[in-house]
Amino acid sequence: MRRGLLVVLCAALALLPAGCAKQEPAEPAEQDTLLLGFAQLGSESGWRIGNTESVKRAAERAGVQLMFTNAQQSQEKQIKAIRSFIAYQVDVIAFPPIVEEGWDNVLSEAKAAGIPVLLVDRHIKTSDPSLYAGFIGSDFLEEGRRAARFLLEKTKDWDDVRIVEITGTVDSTPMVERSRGFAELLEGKEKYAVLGTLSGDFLRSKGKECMRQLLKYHPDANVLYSHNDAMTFGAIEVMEEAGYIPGKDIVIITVDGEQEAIDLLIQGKINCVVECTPMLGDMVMETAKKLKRGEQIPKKLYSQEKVFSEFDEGLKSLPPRGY
Ligand code: GYE
Repeated sequence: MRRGLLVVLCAALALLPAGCAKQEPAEPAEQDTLLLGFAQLGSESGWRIGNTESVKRAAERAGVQLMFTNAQQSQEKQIKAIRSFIAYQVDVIAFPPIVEEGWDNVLSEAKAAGIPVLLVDRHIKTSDPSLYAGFIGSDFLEEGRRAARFLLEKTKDWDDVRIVEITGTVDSTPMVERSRGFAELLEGKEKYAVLGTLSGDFLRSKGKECMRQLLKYHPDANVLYSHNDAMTFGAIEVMEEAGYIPGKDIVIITVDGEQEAIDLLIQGKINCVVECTPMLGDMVMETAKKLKRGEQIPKKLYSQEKVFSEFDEGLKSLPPRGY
């Protein structure tokens, strides 16, 4: 379509009087502007909204021309967006794959068109790693382990740790790895039992539904491990409605680190926040520029993240989270 536009422009120029057509093109250095297609997966959480803002702001700062789409939680729409970027002949395609499977066809099309692909935030499963140039995001396995480390410390004197878990979108990288990392550290430790696990799709509303079900079948649960803040906020509402004191009757560990989660941690309603930063925009722009220049990039680039918990001092003086 981009080339199509050029053809239309040339045709229009051909119709102009000769004197006019000889003028230099108004926009030189067209080759220097990077055209980036970013196929966002949706707007399910404060994290995702923060991620979208980060990408848009970073593109502006870096002088990158951004084509941005939002797939509203549909893999099909994400694939369609990627196909439109290929048709448009963007320089680089970046996207957070909503789930891990099912990308080989569309990414082979990008490869055939010579467009490098950057995975942002989530991974894919593929037998051909040459289908993407690199990954930028978090180490979700480590996030799961961090959640478990807090729990081990918090419950070291307890007899019985009865956990319920609300997971993210089934078969998405953060869901798979946050579960795995958490389970890994509790394995073989008898007093720890995960009584029930339900997927809340990273949505506040579904977090509520899940917590309702979990409390119905496991009213004696004393720990909630929730894969993101949005679901945690929903779960807390349900706990309070049912007469539980969040943070006391039920220890709460959440992932992301939205401002609202930090505020609830300070209030004592959440016990531990495992940070996962959505501020990936600058790294995406830098890496995309390298790709356009044909430079090598690392296959995996992880962001630096922390844990905030009730054991920390100085929570009140943390700088605003920005998401
Ligand atoms: O934790 C959640 C979002 O993929 C890391 O997706 C991301 C997750 C994040 O909806 O809030």
